Amino acid sequence: MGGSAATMALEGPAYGLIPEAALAVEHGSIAWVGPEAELPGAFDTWRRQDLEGRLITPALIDCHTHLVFAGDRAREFEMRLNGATYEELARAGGGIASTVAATRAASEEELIRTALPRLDALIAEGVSTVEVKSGYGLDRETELTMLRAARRLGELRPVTITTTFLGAHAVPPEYEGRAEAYVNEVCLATLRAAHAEGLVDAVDGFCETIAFSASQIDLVFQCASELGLPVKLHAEQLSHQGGTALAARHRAQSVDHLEYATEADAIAMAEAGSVATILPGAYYTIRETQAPPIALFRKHGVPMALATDCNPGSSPMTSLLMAMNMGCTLFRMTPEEALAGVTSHAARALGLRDRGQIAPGLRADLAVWDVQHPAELSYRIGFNPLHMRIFGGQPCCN
Ligand code: DI6
Ligand code: FE
Repeated sequence: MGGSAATMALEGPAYGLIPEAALAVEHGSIAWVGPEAELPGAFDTWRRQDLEGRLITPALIDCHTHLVFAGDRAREFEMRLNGATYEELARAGGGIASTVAATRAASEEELIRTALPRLDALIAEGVSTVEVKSGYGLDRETELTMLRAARRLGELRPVTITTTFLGAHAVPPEYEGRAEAYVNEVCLATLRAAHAEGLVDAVDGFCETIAFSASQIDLVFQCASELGLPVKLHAEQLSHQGGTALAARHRAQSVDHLEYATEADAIAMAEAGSVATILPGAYYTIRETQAPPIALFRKHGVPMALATDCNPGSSPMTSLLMAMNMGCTLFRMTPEEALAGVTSHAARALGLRDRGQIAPGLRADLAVWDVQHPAELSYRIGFNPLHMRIFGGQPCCN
């Protein structure tokens, strides 16, 4: 193959790196990977492609996005620069509520049309799996429309889209001050309807003073459990509300943000097998100063994923390479942790066992980079060294 492979295998050298690697792909899956010198003779007659010294990695996975929404919040960005805080903007009816109004007014086609450029930006950086959340509808019809739009994105582009129901993202204006009534009267019924239509791969919520309490999220998680759906949670982003402990009790796939998480939270996550999804784009955008407790996650063996959290308010970011750089520079993650965070650990955060590493039997979702060493992917700022992306064994151009 004439290049090196960062397989992200858990055991062995850093990055699971194989310096002079060969890789065999058949029927969309990886058939063999190892040192080129050990390539079995059976592959001698196979069509070959020389990577000319490049690096091959698993294709990247963005495991936390709000990619589907209408409008933008550039004006809010400007207000924040004039001194308003994120919480003040949310309380003043800006924030999530303004995106909800724009999203309710948009058609499914419009949501797809505006999401595609964001998806294309991710794809251009070697991303082949993207999680997309609802949560800007907050009524039955719009939540379903958002999830249908998300599913359609996966038909329009060569990527896997996983959908997450985030009905408990914010309290809509018509339920102001009545969060629990919103959960009971709208959110749970919408979740059941979305699930009946096959639109839900996982269930999420936002546990925060400006959103839902842990006991309100518990109602949503109980419904998810009845339906047999996995859960994840936005927790301890702006303050400590106990969402992580709740999510761990429900064996969450992931707990996300976590700036205010404690050591007890890290231990609970380790015991539950939950991934910590680190979202430096939101930390950076809202100018948070408390960093998530990376050292505690490391100490207790909590796997860390990294994602863009692409959303119009707190993280208008469509670069997973930038998220890797921020994870390293802002949070002192290592470049190896950053790459695992957008490959193997991101797959785990989505409950996907068929991708995220280069190993026999896994999907041949791969990225080929014009770099010598995997640390370069985290090191450079605003530079995209992608040479080629491969989705299910097929080289893709966009
Ligand atoms: N936490 C966030 O950072 C985003 N959602 C959430 O639960 C913010 C979404 C927005 O401001 O539109
Ligand atoms: Fe988010």
